[in-house]
Amino acid sequence: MIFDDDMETLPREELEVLQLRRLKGLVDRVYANVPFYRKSFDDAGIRPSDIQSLADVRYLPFTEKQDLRNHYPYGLFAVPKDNVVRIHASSGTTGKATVVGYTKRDVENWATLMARSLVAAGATKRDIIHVAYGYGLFTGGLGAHYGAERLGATTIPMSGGSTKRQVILLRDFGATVICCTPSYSLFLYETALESGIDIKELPLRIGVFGAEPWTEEMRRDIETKLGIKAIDIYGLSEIMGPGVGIECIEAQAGAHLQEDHFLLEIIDPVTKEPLPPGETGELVITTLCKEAQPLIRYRTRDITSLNFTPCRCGRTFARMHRVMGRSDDMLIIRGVNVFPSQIESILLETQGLTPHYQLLVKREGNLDTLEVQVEVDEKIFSDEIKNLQRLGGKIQKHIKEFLGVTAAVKLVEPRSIQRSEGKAKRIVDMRNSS
Ligand code: DLL
Repeated sequence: MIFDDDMETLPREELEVLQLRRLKGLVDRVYANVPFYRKSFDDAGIRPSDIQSLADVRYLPFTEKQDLRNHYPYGLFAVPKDNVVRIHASSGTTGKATVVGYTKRDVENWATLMARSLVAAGATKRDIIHVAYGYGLFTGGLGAHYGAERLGATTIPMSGGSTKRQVILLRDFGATVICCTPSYSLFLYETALESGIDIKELPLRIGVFGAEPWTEEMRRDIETKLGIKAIDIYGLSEIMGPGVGIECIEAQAGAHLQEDHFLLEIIDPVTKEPLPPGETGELVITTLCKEAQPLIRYRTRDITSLNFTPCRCGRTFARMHRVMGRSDDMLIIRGVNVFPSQIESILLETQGLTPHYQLLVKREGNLDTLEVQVEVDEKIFSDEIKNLQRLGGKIQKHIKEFLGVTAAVKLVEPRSIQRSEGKAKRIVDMRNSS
């Protein structure tokens, strides 16, 4: 099933005509209404009329998270404040929050894109959708909520937290679709088992999981444990929220990005030059339809690649490879670049380990060092010390072989790593505390 059949299957030539028309309108709008963009265009010697093809987007200046912070809270709005009906914000661990505004039409468009996403994930109006993303300034809860209602499904606004109660209501209300972070789905699974509930036995059939990086190995683990299809959903608050892209249930091979609303580029994060199709780099997004706070060439920091080959679901929108990680989260351990997701893949391929882990980054002298802490399952935990040591050594060897880094491996007891109700905290940075 496809929600917006006309749009989601548009032949690429027609899609590009539409994108160019929207891009031209966008540059006119931001030049006229956003002093920040007028200045940055002027500084780069660009006039809106210079944009004559989609490829010309590369002449436009980038927008970075810091630009949003510098114009905190409302400095990048392109419409009068009276026209803004909703504000979201992402807290960020450092510095000021990044604020995002929406007009009425922006909220409607977002609901449509989320409805499209839910349908791509395999949901229909007959589903009962349990939304366990946090409600509030975070875009996850309300984003999924409006999409589910737009689809006409029964929507349960659960939000995050109260995990025991969530499990009971998941069972009692008979949810068939759940929206939450992939790590939270595993926390729900464990909590359910403790209450004597096996999620596999419930009517739940689809999980719409995103907001944090996760791996194919994690998908397999979730699908087996919960007995559902686990679908990857991508989004970021600066651009809209969840629903910027979603995998289709037919292929489960990369998130289709909603290209009628977003113009995509992959750039080399160091040289900032656009990369050819298929290459891995940083995803850069230009919002083609946003009214309240359109962004030109927003640097997402997410590392991925785009696949333009046809998909068996019939959608023509490009597919984004699973996000490997954020360039900000890349660790450099003795000169070797590592993403937490690469470690996750290795851990989950090892028998006896659970999908609960943390990476402790410390500094010794001038060098960063890595300690991988991972929970073992009950059976292994009660095993003899020497078997545990052997397992630790095996993981260390695999990490060295596959990633080229030396990591200390600490096997910890079941349920000792703190569970998260939203985005999992995988990296513990101890560099400034030691
Ligand atoms: O996490 C929006 C969202 C909510 C997406 C619910 C999906 C589901 P932010 O808090 O602004 O917004 O964080 C955005 O999270 O730049 C990525 O680094 C990461 N991220 C989001 N989805 C995925 C995903 C929401 N499917 C940042 N895979 C993004 C990997 C993801 N990383």
